[in-house]
Amino acid sequence: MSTVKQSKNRTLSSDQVDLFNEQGFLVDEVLFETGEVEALGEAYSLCLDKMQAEGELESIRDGELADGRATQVYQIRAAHLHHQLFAGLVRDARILDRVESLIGPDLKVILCQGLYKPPHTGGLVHWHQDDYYFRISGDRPVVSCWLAFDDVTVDNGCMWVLPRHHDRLREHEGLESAGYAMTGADESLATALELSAGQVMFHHGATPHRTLANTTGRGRRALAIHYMDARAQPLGGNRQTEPAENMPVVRGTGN
Ligand SMILES: O=C(O)CCC(=O)C(=O)O
Repeated sequence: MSTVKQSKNRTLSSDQVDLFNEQGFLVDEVLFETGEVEALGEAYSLCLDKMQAEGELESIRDGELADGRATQVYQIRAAHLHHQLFAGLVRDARILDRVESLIGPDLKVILCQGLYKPPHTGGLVHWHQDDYYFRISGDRPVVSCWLAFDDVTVDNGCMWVLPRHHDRLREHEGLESAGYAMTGADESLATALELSAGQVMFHHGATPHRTLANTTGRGRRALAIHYMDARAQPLGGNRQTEPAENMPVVRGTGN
């Protein structure tokens, strides 16, 4: 793993903000030290084990491999309520300072979800735009911070994006299991973002993204924290009736 850089608790540079605005995403550095990443990874595994023991662990994307084996993507929904390390993570200044550079000082979590891809049968998350689900009002974009507690590669389900496609919402179709898949993605533009454990990437709420199957023998533990301007409102999307504790204001003032 790369060593942590001496740039924690700082805003993004204007070049990074420009790059984010132009491309719709930004790959940042390793923000978390080895010990922190290990502790977060252990917390993640504990949550999965506890949910499984309590019959609460659900796959939100069922699929099938070419050989007929079933695939799964297990969800830790509202992960910040499942473990205090995740409660701290959604409020971590290293993340919030950066998100503040992109959407201002009032920040609210829209959704904090761990998506776990088990070894060999971890399934895919189709192309989608988060804004298609969230429908947040106002002109400041939703910003998603995605990080993994394992090194992520093409083989185990790293993030893929379509650069410079965050200008508008695109067509989606409903999936049989749950959720939506964006149609008409230009695969020739698909860009894989391989990250080290503890490294973060940010993407705009309208950036099409997906993750592929985990074909390796190790689980892939990743967490997506979606942030909005705390003064904006969910307007007709799937966050209208979300309990307040699932969507905490983590910096500044809400409505
Ligand atoms: O973690 C993943 O595999 C995908 C996460 C994602 O696309 C999302 O939370 O919008």
